[in-house]
Amino acid sequence: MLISKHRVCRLSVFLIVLASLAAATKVVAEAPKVDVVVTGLDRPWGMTEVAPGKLLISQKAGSFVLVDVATRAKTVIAGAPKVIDDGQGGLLDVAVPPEYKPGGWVYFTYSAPVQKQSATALARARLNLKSGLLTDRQTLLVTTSVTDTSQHFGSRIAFDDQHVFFTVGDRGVRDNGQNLKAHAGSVIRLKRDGSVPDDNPFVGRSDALDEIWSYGHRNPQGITFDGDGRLWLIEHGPRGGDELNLIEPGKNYGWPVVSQGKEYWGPIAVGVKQKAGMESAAKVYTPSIAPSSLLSVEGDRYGWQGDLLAGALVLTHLNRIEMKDGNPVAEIRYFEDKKQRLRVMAEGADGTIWIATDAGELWALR
Ligand SMILES: [Ca+2]
Repeated sequence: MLISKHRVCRLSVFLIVLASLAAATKVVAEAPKVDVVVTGLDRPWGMTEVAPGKLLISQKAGSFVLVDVATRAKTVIAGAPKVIDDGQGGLLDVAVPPEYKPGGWVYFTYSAPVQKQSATALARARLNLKSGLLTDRQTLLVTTSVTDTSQHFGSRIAFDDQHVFFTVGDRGVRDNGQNLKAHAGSVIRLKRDGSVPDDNPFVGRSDALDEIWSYGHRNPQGITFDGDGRLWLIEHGPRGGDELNLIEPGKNYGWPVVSQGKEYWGPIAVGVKQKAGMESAAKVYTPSIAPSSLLSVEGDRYGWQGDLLAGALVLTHLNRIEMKDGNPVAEIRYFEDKKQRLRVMAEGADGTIWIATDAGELWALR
């Protein structure tokens, strides 16, 4: 009787130890399989699902293409604005708001020609799938980010239920980061029609632009809302020090006063590591992965619900940032063996995740 009690007890202890081991040890599922849906895209940059299995993709040189995942057909969509396709500039992001229905507004960013130079701009148009046309195009904002460099345009788009947000890089002019009289180096928040919301943080201040939501950014190329309405942004550091930031209105994210990276030309730190009044990054990548885009995963098809995905360019992989209680807690890298620069991800209404690569491939994760 005693022995058997002991055995039961020891068995229970053993089971408890097993259970706690399982809880403590993250079981890393295998990487999903990559199904190459189409090849031959011309430098895809932005991607959004406009009808089930139909992806509108922006191509950097200044064109849109629609990919029907089921038939693998590609259709050119006319109506893109004139862009400066040079260096990091060109036709950039394309995105639709969460409530999008056929005939609704499609938003896109691009490098707009401004007096023989260029600036990041936001526009919208209506997509007619039958005619293959974007019509009724409206330029919503040509930002004050004009330079003759071809660097650091940003630019990704995100939506909450009333506004459109987009990112603008510092345009290769570091001082833009702290300059509230320039859109460069900022996250911009507008009403959907391009007008300025009354509750933007700098409205009414003569020393700042009304459109700015946050500033002190170097080159943010990913922005996404998570399921709890938090706005996340990922940006390129100088050499080392790419950052994931939690964006809050009016806050200063430090560039170029604060950075975790070094100059490209030598082992000299850029700025200081932290400073009062400037936000520290939620996560830092050193060495740089060169993040291209950011997606908060809504569905649970891959066991990634609530996690953030970043595409990586230089360190060719898909970066999954595991989130817990609103914080990044771990990082898993997928598809490094494919050696492809991953430019942008989109999640379909059915939970499928698609990835477009600089080599012109569109992947579906299976
Ligand atoms: Ca920063």
